[in-house]
Amino acid sequence: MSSLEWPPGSAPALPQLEVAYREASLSSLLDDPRTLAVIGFGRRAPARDDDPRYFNVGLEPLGAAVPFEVWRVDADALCGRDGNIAWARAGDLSFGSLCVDEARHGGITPAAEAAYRQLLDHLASGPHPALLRSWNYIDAITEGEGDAERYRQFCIGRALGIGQRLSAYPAATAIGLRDGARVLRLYWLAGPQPGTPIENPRQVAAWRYPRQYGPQPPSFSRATLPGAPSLPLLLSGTASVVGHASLHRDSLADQVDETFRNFASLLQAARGLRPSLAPAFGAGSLLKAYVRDADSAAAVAAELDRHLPAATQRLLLAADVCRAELRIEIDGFHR
Ligand code: 3EB
Repeated sequence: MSSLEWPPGSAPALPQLEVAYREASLSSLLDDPRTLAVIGFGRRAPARDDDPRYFNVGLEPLGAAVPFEVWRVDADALCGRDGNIAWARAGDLSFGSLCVDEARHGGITPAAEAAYRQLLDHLASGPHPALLRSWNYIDAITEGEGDAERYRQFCIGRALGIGQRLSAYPAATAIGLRDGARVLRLYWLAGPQPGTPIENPRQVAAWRYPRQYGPQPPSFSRATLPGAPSLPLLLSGTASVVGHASLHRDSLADQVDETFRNFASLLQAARGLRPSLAPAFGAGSLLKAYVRDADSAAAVAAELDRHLPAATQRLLLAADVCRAELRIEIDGFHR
């Protein structure tokens, strides 16, 4: 029992999730039974581990530090493997990860379909059928012209794999790897009940994007507000998109400013449903910035310093955003 319960004697109904970037040894993080997941980044982190709670997304951190992203919960984690899926659960939360080789399925579309079918089959067979949030990492995401573009083809497969199985789209990130491996890399957070999808009044819902962005609009909402009040708001990948259009293609600084205007609007929308969420990013927020041009890392770091208090943890990763004109995309957690 926690000594920090408040009011006294009221155990929280659902476990709290604490997410942090930490520079520590992988084994020390996995030794903690209350570690639900450890995300590693790039070649300077272990590629894999026998422990199903570890997943390396394959994106390189920008800078000298190579932290892990650590998800801690207030119950001991149980973990295992289900086919290709590595899973862990504790209390009312589940983590899982999955790699799908595109060639084995005949391309990115059938691979994405298979990935989402497997993911949802796996969740349906356990105590946490509701997908709250997914992270999707895709090699060469903008390769291919027009509707043949790999991101658009991914969106088709994802939608086929989801079918009619979700009552609402979860928050998501879809970002480009550059390893040439042609392996879809996914991880997710799930729970017993779906969260509430939050849309951004400044942006057209992604699942309503017009035809010009591809035959299948992307299946995600701008954020998920989990039902458990102790869980943070789950923020989708957010970029300089207003309405459905990309803005400021020539200016990184303007793209960052627009992205933070989108976040301000999204937080306001979420606070309409949960006023206890902080009105601005702070100590209860953690953000990950996906930066297209590694040479702009210092400029991005300075922009983030302008927009964020020191208490907001952040990590910069080198990655391709799914629209070629977008120089940066940011996702995260917020409470
Ligand atoms: C955008 O606003 C940027 O396909 O899952 C952001 C977050 C984006 C998630 C996805 C795509 C996805 O449209 C792209």
